Amino acid sequence: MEFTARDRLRLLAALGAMPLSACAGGGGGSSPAPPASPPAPPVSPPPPPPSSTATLKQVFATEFEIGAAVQTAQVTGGTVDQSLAETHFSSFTSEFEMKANIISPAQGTYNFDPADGLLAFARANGAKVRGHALLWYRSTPGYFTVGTASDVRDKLETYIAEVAGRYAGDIYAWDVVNEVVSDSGTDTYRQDDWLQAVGKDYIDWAFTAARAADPAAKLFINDYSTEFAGKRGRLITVIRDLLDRGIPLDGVGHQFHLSRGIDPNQVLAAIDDIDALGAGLEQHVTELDISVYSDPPECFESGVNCQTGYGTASSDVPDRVYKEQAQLYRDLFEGFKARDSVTSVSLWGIRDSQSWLNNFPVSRSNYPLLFDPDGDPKSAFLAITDPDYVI
Ligand code: 9MR
Repeated sequence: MEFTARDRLRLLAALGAMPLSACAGGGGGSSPAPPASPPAPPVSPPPPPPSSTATLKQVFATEFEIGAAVQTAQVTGGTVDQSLAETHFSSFTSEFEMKANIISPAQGTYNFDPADGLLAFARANGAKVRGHALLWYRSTPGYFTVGTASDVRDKLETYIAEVAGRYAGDIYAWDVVNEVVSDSGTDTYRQDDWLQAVGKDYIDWAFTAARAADPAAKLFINDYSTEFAGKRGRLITVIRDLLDRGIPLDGVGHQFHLSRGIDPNQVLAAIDDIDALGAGLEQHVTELDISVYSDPPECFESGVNCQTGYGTASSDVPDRVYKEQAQLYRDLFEGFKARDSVTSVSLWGIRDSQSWLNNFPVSRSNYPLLFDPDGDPKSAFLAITDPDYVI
């Protein structure tokens, strides 16, 4: 059972509200009058708190970077998240402030302030930054993909030279392309504005430009649903094509937006299948979270038949659900530790209350992370930091 700092406060408050006679040693110096009613049963001592003093970055120091996606304002100004971020994480990813629609919403104009802020925060705390993402169809402003193939290439290369060049040496890994693989079995590449404008060559251009702008950064292809064999097969086709032609690719990012109930071995097979390519690719878990809901596919496709939300208080979620979530986190982290190619594992957020899953696939409270809405460590946190913690 989880015993959080908040629980301790509640217990202390409850003890403070009790009559002195109920407390051991209460009653003062004079001999007490016999009780009019049977004495209250003694207060049993509180169970020892589980070891929640561990920090994630200490626990995983020799294994991999442990990261979180954040917004710059979220970790500045003395917030709860700032304190959790400083205490626990060795790596940060911008949740959206390093995407093209924020950095360069109009051609030739650049706004680096939020991204610079995250770099400064990380530097001040001795942490690293994963760059996310140089190219993602959902954050690509329309101007990029209009004109001839040569125009499109020029705009992409200019953007990458500006952004990856500005942060050269400060970013240990870039998601160069994000979500370029198709979800449909008949296509390999996602049918998006980039593919329609120039065919798949844009992927080569992006990697080559990123390598030129920042030779020290590890260059990643990042995608979701790699825990499903069909999507993973298409991703592997794309990876092989890049490697065969000498395009500079250093690693594979697995987003791993998971749902309760998935078999951890199915997830870890995604890592093993990339290792099996024998190409020496690094692997990062880039956006890990575990929804407390177990939804059918149509929930994600069109928002129908999604499980009804538990409620807006974290205590609305049945304890067995948190236990299941904690066990899955533990199994996954054991699996990541056992695989040498995994060099970075990032959660997609810090506290449950800020997760994107509160608004996707439908609006309902979700509790997918390691810290509850108050910032207290959940069972999942204890499960991965304390091997003696009984789930
Ligand atoms: O969580 C992110 C959300 O706050 C942003 O509004 C959104 C658009 O920039 O992107 C979300 O992050 C996505 C990530 O960049 C790529 N994989 C899926 C993530 C959730 O949509």
